[in-house]
Amino acid sequence: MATLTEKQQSDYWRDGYVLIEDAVPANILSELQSVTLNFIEASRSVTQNNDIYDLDKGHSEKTPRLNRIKTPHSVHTIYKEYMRSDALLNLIRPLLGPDIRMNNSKLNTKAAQGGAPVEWHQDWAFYPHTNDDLLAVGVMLSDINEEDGPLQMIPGSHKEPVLSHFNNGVFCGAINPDDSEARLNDAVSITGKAGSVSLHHVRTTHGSAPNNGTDPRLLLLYELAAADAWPISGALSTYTGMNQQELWQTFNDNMVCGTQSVTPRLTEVPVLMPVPPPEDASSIFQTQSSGGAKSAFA
Ligand SMILES: O=C(O)CCC(=O)C(=O)O
Repeated sequence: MATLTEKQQSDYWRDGYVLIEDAVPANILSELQSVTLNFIEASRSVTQNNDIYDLDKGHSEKTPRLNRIKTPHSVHTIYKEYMRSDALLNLIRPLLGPDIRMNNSKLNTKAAQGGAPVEWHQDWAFYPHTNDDLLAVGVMLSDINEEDGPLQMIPGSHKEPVLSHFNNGVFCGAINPDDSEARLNDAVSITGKAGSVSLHHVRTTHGSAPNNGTDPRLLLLYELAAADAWPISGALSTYTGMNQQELWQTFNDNMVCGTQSVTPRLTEVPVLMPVPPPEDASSIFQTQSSGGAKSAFA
Protein backbone atom coordinates (compact mmCIF):
# COMPACT_ATOMS: atom_id res chain seq x y z
CA MET A 1 0.00 0.00 0.00
CA ALA A 2 1.37 3.42 -0.96
CA THR A 3 2.71 5.60 1.85
CA LEU A 4 4.18 9.05 1.60
CA THR A 5 7.96 8.76 1.43
CA GLU A 6 10.28 11.23 3.18
CA LYS A 7 11.13 12.66 -0.25
CA GLN A 8 7.46 13.14 -1.16
CA GLN A 9 6.89 14.87 2.18
CA SER A 10 9.77 17.26 1.66
CA ASP A 11 8.67 17.91 -1.95
CA TYR A 12 5.20 18.78 -0.64
CA TRP A 13 6.53 21.27 1.93
CA ARG A 14 8.96 22.80 -0.59
CA ASP A 15 6.65 23.05 -3.63
CA GLY A 16 3.19 23.14 -2.03
CA TYR A 17 2.10 20.01 -3.91
CA VAL A 18 3.17 16.46 -4.70
CA LEU A 19 2.03 13.76 -7.13
CA ILE A 20 1.88 10.10 -6.06
CA GLU A 21 1.57 7.63 -8.92
CA ASP A 22 -0.27 4.27 -8.64
CA ALA A 23 -1.72 5.38 -5.33
CA VAL A 24 -5.24 3.94 -5.57
CA PRO A 25 -5.59 0.15 -5.24
CA ALA A 26 -6.91 -1.34 -8.52
CA ASN A 27 -10.18 -2.71 -7.08
CA ILE A 28 -11.08 0.63 -5.45
CA LEU A 29 -10.13 2.56 -8.59
CA SER A 30 -12.36 0.47 -10.84
CA GLU A 31 -15.30 0.84 -8.44
CA LEU A 32 -14.80 4.62 -8.20
CA GLN A 33 -14.67 4.79 -12.00
CA SER A 34 -17.76 2.71 -12.64
CA VAL A 35 -19.85 4.53 -10.00
CA THR A 36 -18.76 7.86 -11.49
CA LEU A 37 -19.60 6.83 -15.06
CA ASN A 38 -23.03 5.69 -13.84
CA PHE A 39 -23.63 9.14 -12.34
CA ILE A 40 -22.67 10.78 -15.62
CA GLU A 41 -25.07 8.43 -17.47
CA ALA A 42 -27.85 9.26 -15.00
CA SER A 43 -27.38 12.99 -15.63
CA ARG A 44 -28.88 12.64 -19.13
CA SER A 45 -32.39 13.27 -17.76
CA VAL A 46 -31.29 16.29 -15.69
CA THR A 47 -32.06 19.69 -17.19
CA GLN A 48 -30.82 22.12 -14.54
CA ASN A 49 -28.32 22.26 -11.69
CA ASN A 50 -29.54 20.36 -8.64
CA ASP A 51 -28.13 18.99 -5.38
CA ILE A 52 -26.04 16.40 -7.25
CA TYR A 53 -24.99 17.97 -10.54
CA ASP A 54 -23.40 21.21 -11.72
CA LEU A 55 -24.08 21.16 -15.49
CA ASP A 56 -21.76 22.56 -18.13
CA LYS A 57 -22.94 24.65 -21.09
CA GLY A 58 -24.38 22.43 -23.83
CA HIS A 59 -25.50 19.61 -21.50
CA SER A 60 -28.29 17.53 -23.07
CA GLU A 61 -29.81 14.07 -22.90
CA LYS A 62 -27.81 13.11 -25.99
CA THR A 63 -24.50 14.59 -24.79
CA PRO A 64 -24.12 14.81 -21.03
CA ARG A 65 -21.71 17.61 -20.11
CA LEU A 66 -21.00 18.15 -16.43
CA ASN A 67 -18.78 20.53 -14.57
CA ARG A 68 -19.03 18.53 -11.43
CA ILE A 69 -20.76 16.00 -9.23
CA LYS A 70 -21.14 18.35 -6.27
CA THR A 71 -20.57 16.36 -3.07
CA PRO A 72 -19.71 12.78 -4.05
CA HIS A 73 -19.28 11.65 -0.42
CA SER A 74 -22.98 12.32 0.13
CA VAL A 75 -24.24 10.50 -2.99
CA HIS A 76 -22.37 7.17 -2.84
CA THR A 77 -20.59 5.33 -0.02
CA ILE A 78 -17.57 4.35 -2.15
CA TYR A 79 -16.34 7.96 -2.16
CA LYS A 80 -16.56 8.09 1.65
CA GLU A 81 -15.02 4.64 2.08
CA TYR A 82 -11.97 5.49 0.00
CA MET A 83 -11.54 8.76 1.91
CA ARG A 84 -11.44 6.84 5.21
CA SER A 85 -9.24 3.99 3.94
CA ASP A 86 -5.62 3.50 4.95
CA ALA A 87 -4.84 3.50 1.22
CA LEU A 88 -5.57 7.22 1.26
CA LEU A 89 -4.83 8.12 4.89
CA ASN A 90 -1.29 6.73 4.77
CA LEU A 91 -0.61 9.55 2.32
CA ILE A 92 -2.25 12.27 4.38
CA ARG A 93 -1.42 11.59 8.04
CA PRO A 94 2.28 12.44 7.59
CA LEU A 95 1.19 15.93 6.49
CA LEU A 96 -1.88 16.70 8.62
CA GLY A 97 -1.36 14.50 11.69
CA PRO A 98 -3.64 11.86 13.23
CA ASP A 99 -6.86 13.92 13.50
CA ILE A 100 -8.33 14.88 10.15
CA ARG A 101 -11.70 16.33 9.11
CA MET A 102 -13.13 16.63 5.64
CA ASN A 103 -14.63 20.01 4.83
CA ASN A 104 -16.07 18.96 1.49
CA SER A 105 -15.67 16.73 -1.53
CA LYS A 106 -16.34 17.34 -5.22
CA LEU A 107 -15.80 15.46 -8.44
CA ASN A 108 -14.81 17.72 -11.29
CA THR A 109 -15.86 15.93 -14.46
CA LYS A 110 -14.58 18.53 -16.92
CA ALA A 111 -16.44 17.61 -20.11
CA ALA A 112 -14.59 16.58 -23.28
CA GLN A 113 -13.82 19.09 -26.04
CA GLY A 114 -14.07 22.34 -24.16
CA GLY A 115 -15.08 21.57 -20.55
CA ALA A 116 -14.86 24.65 -18.34
CA PRO A 117 -11.52 25.98 -17.06
CA VAL A 118 -11.01 26.75 -13.38
CA GLU A 119 -9.35 30.15 -13.06
CA TRP A 120 -6.21 30.55 -10.94
CA HIS A 121 -6.92 30.69 -7.23
CA GLN A 122 -5.77 29.73 -3.73
CA ASP A 123 -8.31 27.61 -1.83
CA TRP A 124 -7.39 29.58 1.30
CA ALA A 125 -9.06 32.67 -0.19
CA PHE A 126 -12.37 30.76 -0.11
CA TYR A 127 -12.06 29.21 3.34
CA PRO A 128 -9.55 30.72 5.79
CA HIS A 129 -9.08 28.75 9.03
CA THR A 130 -7.31 29.34 12.34
CA ASN A 131 -4.22 27.67 10.85
CA ASP A 132 -3.31 26.55 7.34
CA ASP A 133 -2.84 22.80 7.87
CA LEU A 134 -5.31 21.97 5.12
CA LEU A 135 -4.83 20.36 1.74
CA ALA A 136 -6.80 19.15 -1.26
CA VAL A 137 -6.48 15.58 -2.47
CA GLY A 138 -6.95 15.13 -6.24
CA VAL A 139 -7.70 11.54 -7.23
CA MET A 140 -7.36 10.96 -10.97
CA LEU A 141 -10.18 8.68 -12.11
CA SER A 142 -9.17 9.05 -15.77
CA ASP A 143 -5.76 9.40 -17.40
CA ILE A 144 -5.03 13.13 -17.38
CA ASN A 145 -2.71 14.45 -20.07
CA GLU A 146 -1.77 17.99 -21.03
CA GLU A 147 -4.70 18.39 -23.49
CA ASP A 148 -7.26 17.25 -20.89
CA GLY A 149 -7.00 20.40 -18.74
CA PRO A 150 -4.90 19.01 -15.87
CA LEU A 151 -4.50 20.80 -12.57
CA GLN A 152 -1.63 23.29 -12.81
CA MET A 153 0.32 24.51 -9.79
CA ILE A 154 2.70 27.37 -9.05
CA PRO A 155 5.59 25.81 -7.10
CA GLY A 156 6.34 27.57 -3.80
CA SER A 157 3.26 29.81 -3.90
CA HIS A 158 1.99 28.36 -0.59
CA LYS A 159 4.77 30.31 1.16
CA GLU A 160 3.91 33.58 -0.58
CA PRO A 161 1.23 36.20 0.12
CA VAL A 162 -2.41 35.39 -0.37
CA LEU A 163 -3.30 37.27 -3.54
CA SER A 164 -6.42 39.33 -4.25
CA HIS A 165 -9.39 37.29 -5.43
CA PHE A 166 -11.56 40.40 -5.87
CA ASN A 167 -13.01 42.12 -8.91
CA ASN A 168 -14.68 45.54 -8.57
CA GLY A 169 -14.87 45.08 -4.80
CA VAL A 170 -16.59 41.69 -5.03
CA PHE A 171 -15.06 38.29 -4.20
CA CYS A 172 -14.72 36.63 -7.62
CA GLY A 173 -12.78 33.54 -6.50
CA ALA A 174 -9.93 34.08 -8.96
CA ILE A 175 -6.58 35.85 -9.20
CA ASN A 176 -6.29 38.42 -11.97
CA PRO A 177 -3.94 36.76 -14.53
CA ASP A 178 -2.22 40.16 -14.94
CA ASP A 179 -1.12 40.08 -11.27
CA SER A 180 2.65 39.59 -11.62
CA GLU A 181 2.89 38.30 -8.03
CA ALA A 182 0.99 35.20 -9.20
CA ARG A 183 4.03 34.06 -11.27
CA LEU A 184 1.78 32.22 -13.74
CA ASN A 185 4.70 31.61 -16.12
CA ASP A 186 6.08 29.17 -13.56
CA ALA A 187 3.05 26.85 -13.84
CA VAL A 188 3.62 23.10 -13.71
CA SER A 189 0.99 20.66 -15.05
CA ILE A 190 0.05 17.70 -12.88
CA THR A 191 -0.51 14.95 -15.42
CA GLY A 192 -0.73 11.24 -14.73
CA LYS A 193 -2.50 7.93 -15.14
CA ALA A 194 -5.82 7.09 -13.54
CA GLY A 195 -5.06 6.04 -9.96
CA SER A 196 -2.53 8.83 -9.40
CA VAL A 197 -3.18 11.19 -6.48
CA SER A 198 -2.05 14.79 -6.12
CA LEU A 199 -1.95 16.68 -2.83
CA HIS A 200 -1.87 20.47 -2.78
CA HIS A 201 -1.52 22.86 0.13
CA VAL A 202 -4.49 25.16 0.82
CA ARG A 203 -2.40 28.22 -0.10
CA THR A 204 -0.90 26.88 -3.35
CA THR A 205 -1.97 28.84 -6.43
CA HIS A 206 -3.61 26.49 -8.93
CA GLY A 207 -6.03 26.40 -11.85
CA SER A 208 -6.80 24.40 -14.97
CA ALA A 209 -7.43 25.06 -18.67
CA PRO A 210 -10.41 23.75 -20.69
CA ASN A 211 -10.45 20.05 -21.54
CA ASN A 212 -9.52 19.76 -25.22
CA GLY A 213 -9.32 15.98 -25.04
CA THR A 214 -11.89 13.48 -26.25
CA ASP A 215 -13.04 12.14 -22.85
CA PRO A 216 -14.26 13.77 -19.65
CA ARG A 217 -11.41 14.60 -17.24
CA LEU A 218 -12.41 12.95 -13.97
CA LEU A 219 -10.79 14.41 -10.84
CA LEU A 220 -12.20 13.52 -7.41
CA LEU A 221 -11.25 16.15 -4.83
CA TYR A 222 -11.36 15.95 -1.04
CA GLU A 223 -10.73 19.10 1.00
CA LEU A 224 -9.12 17.91 4.24
CA ALA A 225 -8.16 19.82 7.37
CA ALA A 226 -6.22 19.07 10.54
CA ALA A 227 -9.02 18.78 13.11
CA ASP A 228 -7.63 21.71 15.11
CA ALA A 229 -7.95 24.02 12.09
CA TRP A 230 -11.33 25.67 12.66
CA PRO A 231 -13.02 27.53 9.80
CA ILE A 232 -13.24 31.25 10.46
CA SER A 233 -16.90 32.04 10.92
CA GLY A 234 -18.59 33.31 7.79
CA ALA A 235 -16.02 31.91 5.40
CA LEU A 236 -17.14 28.42 4.57
CA SER A 237 -20.56 28.11 2.97
CA THR A 238 -20.66 24.40 3.88
CA TYR A 239 -21.29 25.35 7.51
CA THR A 240 -23.20 28.59 7.10
CA GLY A 241 -26.70 28.59 8.53
CA MET A 242 -26.18 25.58 10.79
CA ASN A 243 -27.12 25.82 14.44
CA GLN A 244 -24.56 24.61 17.00
CA GLN A 245 -25.96 21.07 17.18
CA GLU A 246 -25.89 20.76 13.39
CA LEU A 247 -22.40 22.20 13.17
CA TRP A 248 -21.01 19.88 15.84
CA GLN A 249 -22.78 16.89 14.28
CA THR A 250 -21.46 17.74 10.83
CA PHE A 251 -17.92 18.24 12.10
CA ASN A 252 -18.03 14.82 13.74
CA ASP A 253 -19.71 13.12 10.78
CA ASN A 254 -16.96 14.55 8.58
CA MET A 255 -14.08 13.22 10.67
CA VAL A 256 -11.90 11.10 8.43
CA CYS A 257 -9.73 9.80 11.30
CA GLY A 258 -9.04 10.72 14.94
CA THR A 259 -11.16 13.12 16.98
CA GLN A 260 -12.48 16.65 16.49
CA SER A 261 -10.52 19.17 18.55
CA VAL A 262 -12.33 21.85 20.58
CA THR A 263 -9.19 23.93 20.97
CA PRO A 264 -8.54 25.62 17.64
CA ARG A 265 -4.80 26.04 16.99
CA LEU A 266 -4.24 29.70 16.20
CA THR A 267 -1.25 30.53 14.06
CA GLU A 268 0.00 33.64 12.30
CA VAL A 269 -1.88 33.29 8.99
CA PRO A 270 -2.94 35.98 6.49
CA VAL A 271 -6.73 36.17 6.23
CA LEU A 272 -9.00 38.17 3.97
CA MET A 273 -12.65 37.17 4.17
CA PRO A 274 -14.31 36.12 0.86
CA VAL A 275 -17.00 38.78 1.02
CA PRO A 276 -18.89 40.62 -0.35
CA PRO A 277 -19.94 37.63 -2.45
CA PRO A 278 -20.81 37.76 -6.15
CA GLU A 279 -24.39 37.24 -7.32
CA ASP A 280 -24.05 33.44 -7.44
CA ALA A 281 -21.52 31.87 -5.07
CA SER A 282 -22.96 28.35 -5.24
CA SER A 283 -19.73 26.82 -6.63
CA ILE A 284 -16.35 27.99 -7.84
CA PHE A 285 -17.64 27.98 -11.44
CA GLN A 286 -20.52 30.34 -10.60
CA THR A 287 -18.37 32.47 -8.25
CA GLN A 288 -15.78 33.03 -10.97
CA SER A 289 -18.28 33.70 -13.77
CA SER A 290 -20.81 35.82 -11.87
CA GLY A 291 -17.95 37.64 -10.09
CA GLY A 292 -16.57 38.68 -13.49
CA ALA A 293 -13.16 37.04 -13.03
CA LYS A 294 -10.79 37.85 -15.87
CA SER A 295 -9.94 34.55 -17.59
CA ALA A 296 -6.40 33.30 -17.94
CA PHE A 297 -7.53 30.56 -20.30
CA ALA A 298 -9.89 32.31 -22.76
O1 LIG B 1 -10.79 20.68 -11.30
C1 LIG B 1 -9.86 21.47 -11.38
O2 LIG B 1 -9.12 21.49 -12.35
C2 LIG B 1 -9.58 22.48 -10.30
C3 LIG B 1 -10.44 22.29 -9.14
C4 LIG B 1 -10.31 23.31 -8.09
O3 LIG B 1 -9.29 23.93 -7.92
C5 LIG B 1 -11.45 23.59 -7.25
O4 LIG B 1 -12.54 23.08 -7.53
O5 LIG B 1 -11.26 24.35 -6.26
